[in-house]
Amino acid sequence: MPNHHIFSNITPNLTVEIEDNILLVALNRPDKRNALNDETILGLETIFSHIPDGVKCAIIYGEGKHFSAGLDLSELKERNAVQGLYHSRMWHRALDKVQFGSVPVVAVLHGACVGGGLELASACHIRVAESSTFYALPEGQRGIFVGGGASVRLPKLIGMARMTDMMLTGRVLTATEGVTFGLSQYLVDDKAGLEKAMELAKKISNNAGMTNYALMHILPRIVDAGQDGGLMMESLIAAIAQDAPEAKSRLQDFLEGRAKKVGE
Ligand code: 1HE
Repeated sequence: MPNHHIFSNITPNLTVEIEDNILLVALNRPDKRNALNDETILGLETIFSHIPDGVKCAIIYGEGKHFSAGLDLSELKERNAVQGLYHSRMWHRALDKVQFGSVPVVAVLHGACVGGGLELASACHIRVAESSTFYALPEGQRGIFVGGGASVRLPKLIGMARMTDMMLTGRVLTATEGVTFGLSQYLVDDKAGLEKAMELAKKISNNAGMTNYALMHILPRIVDAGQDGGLMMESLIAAIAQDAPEAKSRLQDFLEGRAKKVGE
């Protein structure tokens, strides 16, 4: 697929490119530290609702010195309760499109990954953090609560106690703490995040489609289900995945010595 600009008219706050079969989405509002206003969140919803055919994986990263300073606080002050509810639900809708879209998403983090920026990162499937990354939930200090899905997604990554601590005390986590706590899966040097994400995206792109589908759409439901329903869902998706022609040919390749061994 040629490298070209798409979705160019959605919002200047986001740039989108395709390289090989990987969609690269940049938060591009560095003057405001990639603060996420409504236009940007709606832009993400549009992009992740219309992933072009042939794209196998997406990467989200931030231009400038920070991944994202979170919610655009300048848009917050005039909302009443009803508008606040709809606003939070809009974030939920958009970030659900990121999590439950058609392709796995790798986030590349650097600098501030705070508030709504951390909520966006949490909706992605893999997080690569550069060593400049720091994490916080300033909502506690701003007198508000998270509204972009953090209370559901973050405890699954780091546990309820760590999220509670971050909000009660304003604790800022370093990139190293982030990887230890489970916020990111990879820690890399500054400026090395995008290259690492591309390497991961290429691996993801080579998986059987049904494997990626199961990881994105079935595994989270199994995790949310009770043991009994979870095990049944596992059996059903295992049965479907192994029946796909791609699975059969991959198994044949292994049995006949053509496939890579683990770790190769
Ligand atoms: C912003 C925002 C923003 C910066 N909304 N405009 N998030 C926060 O509480 C984080 C607030 N931001 C910060 O703590 C700092 O900006 C950073 C640590 C992220 C970066 O610091 P720095 O020194 O690089 O930048 P700066 O000088 O603070 O900011 C540069 C500009 O960006 C400045 O605007 P300017 O017109 O004066 O140049 C800032 O006002 C602007 N800016 N962050 C709006 N967040 C779905 S609910 C989610 C709820 C939340 O996310 S609450 C957490 C919000």
